[in-house]
Amino acid sequence: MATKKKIIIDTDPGIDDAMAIFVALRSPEVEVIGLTTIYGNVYTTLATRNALHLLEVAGRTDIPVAEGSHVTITKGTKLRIADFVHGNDGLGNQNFPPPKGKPIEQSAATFLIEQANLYPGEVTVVALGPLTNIALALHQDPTFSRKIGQIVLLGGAFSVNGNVNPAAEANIFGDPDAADIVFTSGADILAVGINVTHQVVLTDADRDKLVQSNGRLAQYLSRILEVYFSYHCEAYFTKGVYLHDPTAMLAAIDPSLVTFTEGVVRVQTTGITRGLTILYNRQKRFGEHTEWSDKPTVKVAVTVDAPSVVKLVLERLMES
Ligand SMILES: [Ca+2]
Repeated sequence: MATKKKIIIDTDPGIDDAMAIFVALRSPEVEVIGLTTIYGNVYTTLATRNALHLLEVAGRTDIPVAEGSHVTITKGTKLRIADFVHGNDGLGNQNFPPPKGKPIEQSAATFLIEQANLYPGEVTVVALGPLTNIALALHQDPTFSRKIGQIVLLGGAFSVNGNVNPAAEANIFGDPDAADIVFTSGADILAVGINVTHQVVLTDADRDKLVQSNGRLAQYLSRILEVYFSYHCEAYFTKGVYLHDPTAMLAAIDPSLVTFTEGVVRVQTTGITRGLTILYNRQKRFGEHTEWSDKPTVKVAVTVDAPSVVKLVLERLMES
């Protein structure tokens, strides 16, 4: 058998983060070698606590957790926290006991650099929150963009409305400056935006399958999903939830589940469209120099095999 793909999950758990982490832990194709934490759905301190808690739930306390940045790349402390989507605790308001484990001493950025150096070209970062830690790693070590294998990120709204406001998707909006650094870094990047993840819906009927499953992780998720379903019902008038983070995770695990285009992506960092992601699709050769000229390209997902993603998520979560 081919060697397993090594992945580090950069995460702000988060209900769909919890699903994505569990899917990864149940995927024989990959080996999760660490979790790094970031603000987004909750503040970073709570993200770390939740990451440790989720590993305890899954019985995988052997996996290290490195705490990430508490502020944006420009040291901004006014953060956008989406606790109204995931509950005050980020995990469906279940008042879980505090985890027994502790994060490692290293910061998320230092851990990312260390692992990229240990296994050059072999580590995939699956980034499920704002991109501050990745941008910090790129700042700390300019060779990180070459040493990291791939960065698969959940972020952006390519040619569709955002989910924070009509312009911006939440993870990019969380730290647009960091996102622009990452997109133009030259690393091998696959961006999975909400133009793709909005096609991947876990329905009420799918949730019933989780509820009825004897799987330990399925049972756990059945408890925390209620808050996420209520939010979607209110915000999108749907009886289902978008599988943002699990879709990005599965795109990293099995790239054949998505198709992508390639081009330069820049991120708007100011004004009313702060967080907007603009892909230059190369259908025109511009006469003038633009902010997209001479920048490295990235891959941007355009289609997804949604039924297969939902099926894989359910199968892997329902294993006992
Ligand atoms: Ca997330």
